[in-house]
Amino acid sequence: MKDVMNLTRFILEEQKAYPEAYGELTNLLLDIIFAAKIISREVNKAGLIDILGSIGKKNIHQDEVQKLDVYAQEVFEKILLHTGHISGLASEEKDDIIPVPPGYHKGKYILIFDPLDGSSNINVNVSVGSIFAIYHKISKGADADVSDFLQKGKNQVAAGYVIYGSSTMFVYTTGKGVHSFTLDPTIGEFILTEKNITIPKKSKYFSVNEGYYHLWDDATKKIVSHFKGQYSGRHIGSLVADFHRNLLTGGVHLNPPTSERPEGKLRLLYEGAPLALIIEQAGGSASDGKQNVLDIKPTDIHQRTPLFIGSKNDVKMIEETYAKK
Ligand code: AHM
Ligand code: MG
Repeated sequence: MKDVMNLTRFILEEQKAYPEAYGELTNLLLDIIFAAKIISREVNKAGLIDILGSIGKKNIHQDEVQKLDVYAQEVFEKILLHTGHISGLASEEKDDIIPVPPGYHKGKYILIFDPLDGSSNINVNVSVGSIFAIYHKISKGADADVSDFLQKGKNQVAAGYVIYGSSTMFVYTTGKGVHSFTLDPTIGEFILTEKNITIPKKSKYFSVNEGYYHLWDDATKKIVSHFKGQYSGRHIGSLVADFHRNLLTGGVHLNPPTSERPEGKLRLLYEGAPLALIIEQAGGSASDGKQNVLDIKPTDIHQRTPLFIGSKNDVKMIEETYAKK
C-alpha cells in the first residue's frame, strides 16, 4: 500500500521543524480544516435542501447575502471562537472585529477570512471557496484590536483557501511551500494531492471580467490585448476557482481598477493578501498594478485593491505597462 498522508499528519510533521512550538498554529489550522469539512458538506447538498438563494439583505459591501454566506460565517465563528487559538476574528461578512466571548481562552493568533467567496455563483453550481489569513496578534492585552488586523500581508504566518469544486480541496502555506489536499468524503479526511506546488513558468491562461471593458483606462486595455494575443482566456468569476486553475496550469488573473471603482473590487485582507502569499510561495507574484500586494499597509479591514496575480513575468509586464501610463 502506498503511503497515505492526510492533512493532519502533514501539519504535525511540519510543526516538528519548530521544536519550540506548542502546537497552537497546528491546532488553529485543524480548526479551519474542521470548518471546511462542515461547509463542504453543506455546499454539496445545495439544491437538495433549502439553503440556496439570498436572505434578502445586503452586506456592508452592498452584495446580496446568500444563505450559504450566513451558514459559512456561523461555522467559522462557532468553531474558531471557542477553541482558544485566536484572540479575535474578522470577516468579509462582518463590519467589525468579532471578539472571543467571555469565559474562553484567547490565543496568540488572529484570523481574517472570507467564509464563502464567489457566493453569487452558488445558485448555478459553480465552484466557490473560503479564503483565510493568519497573523500573530501584535497588540497588548488579551483581546485583539483593529491594529492586529491592519498588518502588511508579508507578516502572515499562514494563508490558505478551500475550493468547493468537483471535489473539495484545501490549499495552504505556512511560508514553506504550497501544498494541496483533496477531501475524501468517504472517510472525511483531506489526503495529500501535491506537495510544494509551483506555478508553471509559462502561462497558458489569462482571466479577467471583460464586462468592465468600457470602464478600463487605456493601460488596462493594452494589457488585456497583449494577453489576448498570447494566451487562451478562462474566466469563472469566482476568485478561488480562477486562482486555483492558474496556479496549477500557469496563468494570470486580473481584477483591474475601473472608472467606477478606482480602488478595485477585491478586498485586500481576506482576498488579495492570502492569495498573494500563496502565489509567492509557489514562485509567482501579486501586484495592485504598482507594488507587491504583500507590501501594502492596510488602513481599513475591508479596504479594496486592484489585483493582478499569477506568473511572475505576466505581473511584471502589467506593472511596467501601468508605470508608463
Ligand atoms: P464575493 O466575496 O462577494 O463573492 O466577491 C468576490 C468575487 C470574486 O470571487 C470574483 O473574482 C469577483 O467577485 C467577481 O466580481 P465581478 O463579477 O464584478 O467580476
Ligand atoms: Mg470574497
